[in-house]
Amino acid sequence: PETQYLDLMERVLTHGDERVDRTGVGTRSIFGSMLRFDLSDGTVPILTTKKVYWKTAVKEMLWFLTGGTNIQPLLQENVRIWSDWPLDSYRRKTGEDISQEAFEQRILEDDSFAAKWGELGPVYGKQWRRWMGADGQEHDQISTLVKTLRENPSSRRMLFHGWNVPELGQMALPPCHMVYQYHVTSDGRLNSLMYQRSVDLLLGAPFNFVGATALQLMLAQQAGLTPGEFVWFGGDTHLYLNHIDQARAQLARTPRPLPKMALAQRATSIDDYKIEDFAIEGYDPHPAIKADVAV
Ligand code: THF
Repeated sequence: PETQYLDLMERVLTHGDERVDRTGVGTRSIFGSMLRFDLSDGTVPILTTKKVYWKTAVKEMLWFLTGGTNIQPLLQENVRIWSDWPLDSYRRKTGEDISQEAFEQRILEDDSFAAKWGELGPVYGKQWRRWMGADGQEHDQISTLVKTLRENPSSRRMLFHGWNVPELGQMALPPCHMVYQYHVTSDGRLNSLMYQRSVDLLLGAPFNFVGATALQLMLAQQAGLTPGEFVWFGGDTHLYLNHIDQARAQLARTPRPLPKMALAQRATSIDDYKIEDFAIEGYDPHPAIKADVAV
């Protein structure tokens, strides 16, 4: 369970190749990693060796599912993890030295400001729900997935993808967790696999595990299945150089039993889940570990 993650962190810390990255912060990096979590006993990989703000991660996943690409609805839910990118772009383009708080306040209060400055481009939500085909049609990969899970669960084509090559240049950030694939066993368990090309192991990965497994629970419920395994693949798996002390602190802690996550009620469709539907039981983490996100 959680020790897999800690072992991976230890490996990156001791064997990672030290290099300069896009953000200029620098990383220690290894290439290629895998983790497997069994959700069939109700547990989910919400790490216990630090407090993970799991509701924030679930809200982010629900926002992806709406097809949205603007940070305004996230801020309305008090989710601030995507603010850095639009803020950085606003500062560069206007030269204005605005604080994150003031910027977020304007996004919340002024819809036309939000439309102009809160947009991330055709990121996750757009590609998942409205991938624009060469045929001029929009393709809803999530609806297709739910339909296939119900009607043809032995399919080997149950996946959705975020890496829309011609649109990468318009995205604030190309997708990190870019492909999700599903597999249904003969006894009705839903397995999922997520491939993440770039892994911020300290800050990002714990959120991404929560988002992916929350989605797995929703999909299982919609298709009348029970959650099985969650398999996670990382490409460039790294620790930012300003996260090294935090990683050491986390490695010094002893993991506790993983919590259980359940859906309190059956939503009518994949579009009808709310944060209140997610119930967590037995989450007793070590304290939060503060770290800055590299932009
Ligand atoms: N860029 C980088 N450098 N790392 C990432 O993890 C990342 N993401 C998203 C897009 N670009 C990325 C943004 N996801 C936090 C968590 C996830 C993020 C961004 C930031 C974060 O700061 N978490 C803190 C505080 C959480 C809170 O206050 O709610 C934490 O302690 O977990 C990977 O998808």
